[in-house]
Amino acid sequence: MRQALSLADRGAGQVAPNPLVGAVIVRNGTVIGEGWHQRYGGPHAEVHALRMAGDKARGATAYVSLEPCNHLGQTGPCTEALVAAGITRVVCATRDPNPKAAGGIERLRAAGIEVLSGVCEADALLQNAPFFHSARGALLPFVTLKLALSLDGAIVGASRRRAWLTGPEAQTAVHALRASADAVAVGIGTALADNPALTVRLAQAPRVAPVRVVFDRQARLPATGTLVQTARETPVYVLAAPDAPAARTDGLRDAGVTVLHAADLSAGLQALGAQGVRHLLVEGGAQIASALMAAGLVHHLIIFQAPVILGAGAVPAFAALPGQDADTAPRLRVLERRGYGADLMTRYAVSGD
Ligand code: AOF
Ligand code: ZN
Repeated sequence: MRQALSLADRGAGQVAPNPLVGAVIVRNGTVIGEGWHQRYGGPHAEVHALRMAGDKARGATAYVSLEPCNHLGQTGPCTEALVAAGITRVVCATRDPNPKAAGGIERLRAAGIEVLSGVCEADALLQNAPFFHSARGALLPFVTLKLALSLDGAIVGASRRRAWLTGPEAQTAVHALRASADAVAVGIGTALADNPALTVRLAQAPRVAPVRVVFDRQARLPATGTLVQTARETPVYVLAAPDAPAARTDGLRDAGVTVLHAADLSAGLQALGAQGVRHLLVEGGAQIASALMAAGLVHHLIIFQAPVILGAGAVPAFAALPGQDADTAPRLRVLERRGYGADLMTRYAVSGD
């Protein structure tokens, strides 16, 4: 199953809004087939793995990171493909929450196939967290908040002069995160200070480039900046307050920016959800990070911790949140931890929904 999960990852950026799925076919302890869902609308993982296994699939076990689908979508039902190939045992990581595709386990059992579900389930749920979130009917996107911080938890030093905290390996990892999101967002403070492009450049180009989003209540995003200048190539959404100056919102619209009006963050996220954004990656800065955390709108928090101490006067990432004591502050659950060069990446679960 671990192999199936790692094969599934190869579809990253290419299969959304479908989930990442991997499959491994094993007979007499030998892997005879491997596959993954490679692109949206293309064959499912099981189909690729069965193709590789060929006639040897008869009597074999299939490990799949998601319950095999039981529907005729853009591709045939995987249940029927598994039955037709003579698979006698199916092990899956978790149920498919998509009501159209579900029921695969029952269908396989009815065909006399032994089915075991729930193997490596936590890993499978983590791998497709935004998919499971939207499949549960959530209207707001799944929000991943990513921040690069110093060892003392700061975003920038006392001088406020912006400089890279993390190294090139972490930058590459961030671009991979962007590639698997539907939208990449920053607050207007960061947009003004950094003039970011928010595009995917250091990872394989995703099937659909993520849209760029700026939390910008007063529509201050400058017409001369990179985002507005490239808005006709890759969409830019500005989330503005209902009373944002019309002269500015009109100017942005004329430049090809989509202006969405929302009274608060939750309404802003709902507006993004209505535009088809299921997974939103927020890259800071401190103000939007704190505001989203305070509103309980963050699902995963990813911290890239750089081996740098910024010391006196540095700006802490969450200074805008209410003060807490260590013994009573809620503790975040660690979901994943990895080194990227000299930096340490930790993914935390913030909201359980
Ligand atoms: C599987 N194996 O590899 C994947 C599954 O439109 P379709 O035909 O591509 O179906 C998409 C749905 O199928 C998707 O929403 C999810 O429920 C399931 N994905 N199922 O058996 C796979 N990718
Ligand atoms: Zn399928």
